[in-house]
Amino acid sequence: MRYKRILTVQDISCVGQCSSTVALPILSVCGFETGVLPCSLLSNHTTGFDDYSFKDLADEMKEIIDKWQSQQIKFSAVYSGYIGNINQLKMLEKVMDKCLEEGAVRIIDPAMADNGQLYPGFDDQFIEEVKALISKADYILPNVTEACLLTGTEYTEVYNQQFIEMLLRKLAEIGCKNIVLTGVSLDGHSIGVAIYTNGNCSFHFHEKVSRSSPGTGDVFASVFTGALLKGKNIFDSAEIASTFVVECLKETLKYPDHTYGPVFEPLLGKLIEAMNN
Ligand code: PXL
Repeated sequence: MRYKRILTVQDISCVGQCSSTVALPILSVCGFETGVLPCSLLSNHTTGFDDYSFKDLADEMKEIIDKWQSQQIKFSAVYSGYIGNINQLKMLEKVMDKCLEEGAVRIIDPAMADNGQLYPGFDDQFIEEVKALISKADYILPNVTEACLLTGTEYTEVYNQQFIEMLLRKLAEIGCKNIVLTGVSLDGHSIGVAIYTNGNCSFHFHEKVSRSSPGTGDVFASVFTGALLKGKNIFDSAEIASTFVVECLKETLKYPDHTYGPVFEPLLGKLIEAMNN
């Protein structure tokens, strides 16, 4: 049996419980060696703080990939999250081309927007490049805002099941094989995911917690990736990830001053149990 080595490609936000500081602990407790290809180094994430520093690591990404290539270092899966600019996207494409084992799983969270708004620093050209990238993924995990941007659909806060199914089919037309659309709410009380696989759409809802924060999508994507690589199917992986996110948001509610990220650390023990069920 081979010990799986996963690669996560996203920024390091030094404070803020998102991206690499979420993916690393979660994928580790899922039982995988996790390599990182950091794209940018930020003092903290770009939403929910007054200011941030940003160091672009695209050149360093190239150096790292070249060294991995010359030493034949390869990964069984790649999971990418927040990518800071087009040069970094090109490096993500390069690492996917050069450093993945045959049959490696490609999971892409096009983390670039939320609540109807692009995160600071992104523009239409960036969206076009992300569109090209997601067509090469096995799984994509957009939220509703990102799905609208990627499909050229006007964002709306209120929508129905047909609207969500239309988004999924438009994403599938771009070339996405398996889609987990997050943050779907058809009423005020429940929230969940819409799943597109094998040409069919399905939904999984759970209770809506009156709290959200940047980084919640990264917790979902990391748990989903861990579960999928443990051999669970798309539906079970999405359910485990949704359940964990709900528990994290409830935990976060206990700390009213903790506004910038999801409190997930005290729940990692529970995650190990869920993974092994
Ligand atoms: O996926 C959330 C995230 C990750 N990384 C950075 C961010 C955000 C959300 O604001 O700013 C740098």
